[in-house]
Amino acid sequence: MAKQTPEAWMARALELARRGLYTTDPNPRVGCVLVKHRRLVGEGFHRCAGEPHAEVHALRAAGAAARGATAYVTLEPCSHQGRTGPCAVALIEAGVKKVVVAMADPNPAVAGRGIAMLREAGVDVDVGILEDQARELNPGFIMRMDHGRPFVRLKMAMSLDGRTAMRSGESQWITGPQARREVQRLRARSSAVLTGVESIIFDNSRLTVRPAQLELDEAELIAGRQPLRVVVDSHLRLPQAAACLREPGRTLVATRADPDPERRERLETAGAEVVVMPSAADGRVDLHALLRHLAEVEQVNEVLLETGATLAGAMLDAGLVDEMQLFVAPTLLGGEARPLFALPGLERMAQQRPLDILDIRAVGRDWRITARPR
Ligand code: AOF
Ligand code: ZN
Repeated sequence: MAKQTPEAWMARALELARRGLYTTDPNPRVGCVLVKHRRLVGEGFHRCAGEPHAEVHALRAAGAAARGATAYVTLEPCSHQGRTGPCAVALIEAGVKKVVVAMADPNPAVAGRGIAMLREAGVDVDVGILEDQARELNPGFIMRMDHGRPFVRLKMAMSLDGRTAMRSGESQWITGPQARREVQRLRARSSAVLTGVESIIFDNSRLTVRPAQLELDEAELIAGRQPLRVVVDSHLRLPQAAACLREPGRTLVATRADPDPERRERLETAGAEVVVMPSAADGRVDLHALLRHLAEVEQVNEVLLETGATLAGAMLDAGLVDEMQLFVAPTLLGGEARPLFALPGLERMAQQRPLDILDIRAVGRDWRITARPR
């Protein structure tokens, strides 16, 4: 086997970390391998907040063989006593002689102290191996730690002529079953799904993860966890009978200051949690404040934005869309149908919104474009 470079071992640790894609929330996905005399002696990944960290699993698997080994970890070992003990101490006590880290932990409770602890104990530490890949694994955790807001991924399904629904709002279904399964995976990895009240009024979407629509091993991994549902609803128009209010998991309804008390009570009785946000200059919910709330109060890492042209346009205008996943179906819906984004006031070429396309691939008979605002 050619698995002998630090990069190859770190690639293995990243692969392990990915097994926690659907389950570590709000913690980051982390993997660890222990190598001695060019052989793997233990490996592990973080599965679930409250359970042991990746390093602890790898150390347990290695037992006495950890002494003198090199650890490859996708995130800096922690230095704090949180739900579990400091991993830096566990590595030192096990006699690990070198630690290779893909990226420093942006968590202010750690932020370099894990690396410093290891070095002070005489452990050799290398940082930055496959760092880009490690960062890609935890875009939401990093964004929340560095900027106090979640990472926002916008998903949209559109026709080849860039339409997302008929003029009436009818939109089911534009894309095929494989693309819709891909959306289930996007929901499953997200801490929250964000939508506008209009979308719920049109589609009555449940915004849940349906394990039956995923392949079995994935269904097992997500084990019933549902992303938080968040509905932006400035005037509390969400119908009491909305399907999402009857699903397992929580539904937050974000509204602006001074909500109508009767409507509020009606929605709370129906199972919604109403959160009052400051109003923005346009009188609607302040989207920056909402995202800050989701990060600080709800520990939301990744948000999947599944909504119509109005909220999608407003989020884009506010600079709050970090990534777009556009599913393009080989069909035409015509000129009267609804476009992707409402971007009023955009009239000259100088005002256009350029994107960088990161990836394009076929998903069944549809295409998935991953893009980022430039
Ligand atoms: C590691 N290895 O596998 C993970 C780490 O609440 P706790 O105790 O689980 O701590 C969570 C914090 O620990 C999390 O915010 C991040 O800074 C770090 N995650 N660290 O050494 C791991 N998952
Ligand atoms: Zn740890």
